[in-house]
Amino acid sequence: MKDLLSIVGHFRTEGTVNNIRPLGTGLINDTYKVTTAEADAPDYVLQRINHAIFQDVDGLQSNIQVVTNHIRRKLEARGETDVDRKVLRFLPADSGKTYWHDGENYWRVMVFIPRAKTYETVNPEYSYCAGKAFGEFEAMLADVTEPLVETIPDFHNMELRLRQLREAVAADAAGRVKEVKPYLDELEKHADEMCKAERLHREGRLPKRVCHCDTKVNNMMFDEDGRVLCVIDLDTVMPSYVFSDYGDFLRSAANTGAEDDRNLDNVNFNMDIFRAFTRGYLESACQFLLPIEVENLPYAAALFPYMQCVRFLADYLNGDTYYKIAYPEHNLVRTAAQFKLWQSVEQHQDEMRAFIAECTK
Ligand code: GN1
Ligand code: MG
Repeated sequence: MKDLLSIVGHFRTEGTVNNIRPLGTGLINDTYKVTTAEADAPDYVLQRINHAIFQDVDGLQSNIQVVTNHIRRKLEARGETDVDRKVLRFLPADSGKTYWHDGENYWRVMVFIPRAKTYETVNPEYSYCAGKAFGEFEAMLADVTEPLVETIPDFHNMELRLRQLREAVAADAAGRVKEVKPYLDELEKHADEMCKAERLHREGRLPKRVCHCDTKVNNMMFDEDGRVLCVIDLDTVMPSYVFSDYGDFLRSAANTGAEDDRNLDNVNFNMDIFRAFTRGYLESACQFLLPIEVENLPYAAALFPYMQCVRFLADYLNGDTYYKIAYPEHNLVRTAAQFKLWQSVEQHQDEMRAFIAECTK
């Protein structure tokens, strides 16, 4: 706490800090809530940026500045009130930048949004709102003119993720390849069809747009009445295919089980959540989506559990070097759960296509 307190001291906060404690369930950065004593001073969120993963911290924070400033301007222009609860605000450190480097770690501080909630699961009504909000988020960012860096290059490039899995298999660093053979075989069988987005992009038919790229359901803040306030966890905001935001939300929100459920019977794709989210998303994103993007939304719904399965499996084979784990076989359990979810999504492809056709008639 003393160290954390001195780190917060490098940022231009208001009030007196009286408590710092861990916050949230992210798998990458370390997050803390910083509480201040005075009622009129805001609370804050302190984060240690995982710079093994985000190697260009300066580029990362400048992306976030561009995006949050852009959204703030749009919200103000359309006369929104309570803007500080609708877009994140990062504090400058004594360096003048919105991060502080202590010689070893990189830290940042943002204003804590009061009376907001995050959820690990949502009902159809909230999913509809989330769909609208992510569509609006993409729409608001459609006219960003400053170039954004890819904070993790090729983050959602399926070809790269498969290459990384194959490299992990070849190296077999943790001696685990033999126990995962059935997963590897099945994933490989579908490798080509899953790389469709990259092919469409090379053919010039699928654009990259500014996307959030980590639209897990718990990266969205709701107010007391269930209205979406804002989208958080902006580290991965970068140019990508719209499939990223659409697919990753459904991967988390439409899973009837947990991302790391040990009981695979719990894991299935919830079509009610799919329908509600898709309706919301299409309502706000139809203003810019191309037919090729709309047509491939069912593919996107399958792509993300598939990709996450590949990523968890590669990390398991590498000896758990990327994701935080709670127990030794955690990444294998996650792999199995994402694999099951992917299979369940595949069973609903026709139904999804029919629903989307109906919505866009
Ligand atoms: C990571 O940081 P967090 O937990 O929101 C990961 C996502 C994965 C997700 C799986 C930078 O997100 O891509 O989908 O875990 N973020 C990064 O839960 O790799
Ligand atoms: Mg998160």
